[in-house]
Amino acid sequence: MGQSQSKPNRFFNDEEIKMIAQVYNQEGLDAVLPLIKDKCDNLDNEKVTIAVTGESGVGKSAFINAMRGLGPNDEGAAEEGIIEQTSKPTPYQHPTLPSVCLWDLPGIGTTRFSARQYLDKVNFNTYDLFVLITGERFKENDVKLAKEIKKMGKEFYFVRSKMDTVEVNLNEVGQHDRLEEVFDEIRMYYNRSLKESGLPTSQVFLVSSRYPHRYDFMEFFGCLESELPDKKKNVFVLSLPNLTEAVIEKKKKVLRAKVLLAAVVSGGIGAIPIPGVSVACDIGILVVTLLHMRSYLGLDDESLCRLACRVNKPVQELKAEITSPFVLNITPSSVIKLLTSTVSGAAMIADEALLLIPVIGSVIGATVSFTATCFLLNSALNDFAKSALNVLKKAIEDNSEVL
Ligand SMILES: Nc1nc2c(ncn2[C@@H]2O[C@H](COP(=O)(O)OP(=O)(O)O)[C@@H](O)[C@H]2O)c(=O)[nH]1
Ligand SMILES: [Mg+2]
Repeated sequence: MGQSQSKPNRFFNDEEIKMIAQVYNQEGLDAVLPLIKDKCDNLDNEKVTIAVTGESGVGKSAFINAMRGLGPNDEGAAEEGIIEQTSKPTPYQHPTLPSVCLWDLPGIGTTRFSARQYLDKVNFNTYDLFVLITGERFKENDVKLAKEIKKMGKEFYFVRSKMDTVEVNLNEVGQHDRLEEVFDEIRMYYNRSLKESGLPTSQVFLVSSRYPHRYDFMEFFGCLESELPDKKKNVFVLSLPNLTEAVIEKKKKVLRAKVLLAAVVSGGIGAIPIPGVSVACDIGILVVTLLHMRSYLGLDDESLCRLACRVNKPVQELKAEITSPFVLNITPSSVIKLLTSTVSGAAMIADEALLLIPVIGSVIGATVSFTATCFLLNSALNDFAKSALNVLKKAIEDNSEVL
């Protein structure tokens, strides 16, 4: 099962565990498995809805693209550099996780509304959180809006975009060594302005949508993740662009828990005998799980082509970094073939199941179908994550400016 990893994420909260225990004690395993299947099916459908607002030209569209790992010319990208004509919110779905949606809310300055009216107009209640993008200076509208959002009991985050231009300007005057100092001054300016306006001095994130791997984007992701409700965290993590090794590791952790659930469901509910293999499981569930895993780690054809285009390399060069040929050929027959070769090597992993579903973990963890499918999925996950990292390294090799 590869190297030992940290505990997987928890998908069941204490209440759900209690409920599962009750059902299990009263009605047995068969009654519990559909509950686990529901959970497994719903993991990726959990909605995460993020509102992005700010005055025209501050970089909302570019930010929405960067959050979805898209460049300005990719299909589905928000158009950058156009003057806003409307105050109507526009939704932008994530390319691989449609349940994650960023909404472009044109700046309050383009309307005649008060902050309150504006929030009503844009249906503020439908968003999990608000990102307020600011330009070089804080505007009165930003403050009014933030106060109103706070009053409504929602969270907001200030983001100062286009920080790469600050760096370019410093370079031009030969003062690159002052970069950190200038960034600190900008942070202080925002904190002071927030304080003077009576707003909490929450962190202001200094980012560049053109170079999202630089500056505060990673901290920003971490902050959003920590503030989202538990059930939304996992889907949010899976939606992050593969910008760093840390992101790939985070995704791997979420997927590890998903693997356990899929193995329980496939080995438990499916339990369809497969000719020639001494394991009964639902191959369909395994194939779907593997396909999802592949696209969340950016290894599907579409994501690879997008990345190749972005870093100006032939897609074959990126594909050559994929260590396991299985990644590029996930079909029922390739999965059965792999299952045949892994059955004998499957280790007992009851502990893993126990971590995920304490009540019935020991029962499920001891079944051959569970151990074999879990072993297969976990090995594939390790391979996929390794390939994703290789692809990332190749993409940014002598090209770190582009991603
Ligand atoms: N250098 C740089 N340019 C950016 C960045 N974000 C946006 N821009 C550019 O600034 C202009 C306005 O950005 P846009 O996203 O359209 O702003 P919006 O009106 O708030 O949606 C466009 O030409 C973008 O390409 C950034 O982080 N760095
Ligand atoms: Mg725009």
